[in-house]
Amino acid sequence: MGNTALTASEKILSAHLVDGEFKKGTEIGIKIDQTLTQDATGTMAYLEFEAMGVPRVKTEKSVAYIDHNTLQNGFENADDHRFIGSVAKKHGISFSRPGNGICHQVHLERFGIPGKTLLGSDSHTPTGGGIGMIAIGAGGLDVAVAMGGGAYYITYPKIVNIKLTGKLSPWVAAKDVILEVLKRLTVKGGVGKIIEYTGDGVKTLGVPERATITNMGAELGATTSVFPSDEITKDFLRRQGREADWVEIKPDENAVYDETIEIDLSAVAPAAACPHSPDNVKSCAEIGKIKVYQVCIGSCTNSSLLDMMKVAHILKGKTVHPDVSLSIAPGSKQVLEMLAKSGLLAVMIDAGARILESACGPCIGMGQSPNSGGVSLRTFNRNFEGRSGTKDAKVYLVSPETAAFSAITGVFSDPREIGEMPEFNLPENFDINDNMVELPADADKAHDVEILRGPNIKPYPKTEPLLADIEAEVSLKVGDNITTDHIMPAGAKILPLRSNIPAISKHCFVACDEKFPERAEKLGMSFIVGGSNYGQGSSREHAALAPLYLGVKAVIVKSFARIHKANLINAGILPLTFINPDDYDRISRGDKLSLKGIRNDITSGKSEFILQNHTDGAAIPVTCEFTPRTRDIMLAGGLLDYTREAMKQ
Ligand code: MIC
Ligand code: SF4
Repeated sequence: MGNTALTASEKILSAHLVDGEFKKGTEIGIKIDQTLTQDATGTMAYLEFEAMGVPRVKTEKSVAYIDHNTLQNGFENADDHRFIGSVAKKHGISFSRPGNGICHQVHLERFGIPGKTLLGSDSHTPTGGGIGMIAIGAGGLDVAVAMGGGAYYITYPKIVNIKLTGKLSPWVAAKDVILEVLKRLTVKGGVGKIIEYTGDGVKTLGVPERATITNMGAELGATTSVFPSDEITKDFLRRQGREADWVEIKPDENAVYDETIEIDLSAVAPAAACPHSPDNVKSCAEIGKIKVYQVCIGSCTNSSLLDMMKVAHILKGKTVHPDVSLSIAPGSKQVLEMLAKSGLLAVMIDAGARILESACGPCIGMGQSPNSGGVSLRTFNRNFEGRSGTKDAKVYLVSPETAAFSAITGVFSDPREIGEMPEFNLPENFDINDNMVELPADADKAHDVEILRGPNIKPYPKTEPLLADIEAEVSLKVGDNITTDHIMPAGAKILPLRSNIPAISKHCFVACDEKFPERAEKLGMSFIVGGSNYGQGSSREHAALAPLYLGVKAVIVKSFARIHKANLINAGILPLTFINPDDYDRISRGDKLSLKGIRNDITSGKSEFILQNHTDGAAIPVTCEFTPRTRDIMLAGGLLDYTREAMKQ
């Protein structure tokens, strides 16, 4: 990059560049220092890791967390936990046991290191950007490859500078800041971009607040979000007994950004993302005092000790409104233990809060589904339709302050009405006890570790090299902003099937069309057609693996969300984009389409193809830009086959 001044993100990326050149829009490979997995994506990621045949992870630190599938209403989740624990022990991975907390919260507290790269099989991995990491969410297979020492590939992103000035007013929260960003940029505004926070306002935000903002940057579709690593970061790490991990990361003075957005923190007001999208943001005044039936506090966005201290203060001496059910899930064992020791847990219990274990819980539909049509205020990051487990529930995403205050009043309430706000300070020293993190076996003992495989664990679906021609029917046509929760729903009933692709495939797209799985399977081979921002949300590769199992060969849309597009390529499914978005209207479900000579075209380096619609005779131009690497992955039939081939050479 010559002598040019660098942004904070560019400094970390350039220190990790192992393939490609620093040129916007081109593909670069970066070395991954740390990985994390959670249990809902982890079982598949470790099956993939095993299939690669690498005996021990090559990263500096890899951690396997159990935090999503903690409701054990059958043997499946417990079996998966044991499987992950045994794989971790054998292959050099630390194992964060159920009860230790939500992966992103625990990783921030105990393992994240400024200036390092982190790849996680969960879309909220960018939480680590709160301490100056380049932390990226990806599909399980990409994480498996990174554990095996392979680079992670991204399109060199645009870097957006969000310049913060001023200071938040009392009772206005970091959550309100990211809601403001979502309002301005929308759920697709961050695609292909890294969001970097700069300006004097940064100094007014502590690490937990920064992490709330980088966490929910995932909802912008951004590659990641990053704060500088400064004295505040150092102070947080000191309180966590990890001052030695600190390094300073800041942009050079004349760093050049692709775009700059200014936000005056003192002008930010409490807000909420209204049903059913994180960017449907309205102010308290616009929403009005609507009746609330449920309040859920927790999730990787807002479950830090600082958040819980504020919640306890608001609940102190009060009783939860008779019409409201309030649940609180502190983000980690450290947070829960410190709440217990300080007496704040008793304050919450006394007010009538239903205390849940330190896990994802209601955020992923693992319990606490709201009443029919009920208004639920949640401090989480996603409010997609049906994600809570109640299809017609109305979920609003809010700050812990707004949530706790509304739980008392029974109506949606502006927390600024609480009155004077005391100063909330982090404890001088966090309680440190990593007794729920099991370290892996020493390399020379690894062969003695037995892998514990339950009957629900089924192998990776069958793949095949890209066909010479694809001729098939359209099995499904969907609209804009389809989420991975539409494609592959989660919730307490379906999540236990994450390690059983044939079984979970029966739930694929049922939220949009109940008959889809049966139809696609019967067709044997088919196309899916979609609108813009297709596949937003979660990193779950199951949203590609289930279509793969059902015979989907290509997905043709107006535009893709980043992680899902990568997951489709990894699964050997062609991700095609309409060159003229209006051509979307020229295809219907049931139409017969063909991509003649597609294998030859891709092999010869073409990026534009003709999709023939045999039903109405239209010739529709579609595109997919391949790099030499993604082209070879596609031709091989997916990343697993490609990696196996590469390892043979
Ligand atoms: C989510 O918030 O949607 C999840 C559940 O954490 C997912 C991962 C998954 O589907 O397992 C994510 O964000 O990537
Ligand atoms: Fe867990 Fe929810 Fe965070 Fe996903 S968004 S990691 S389900 S807490």
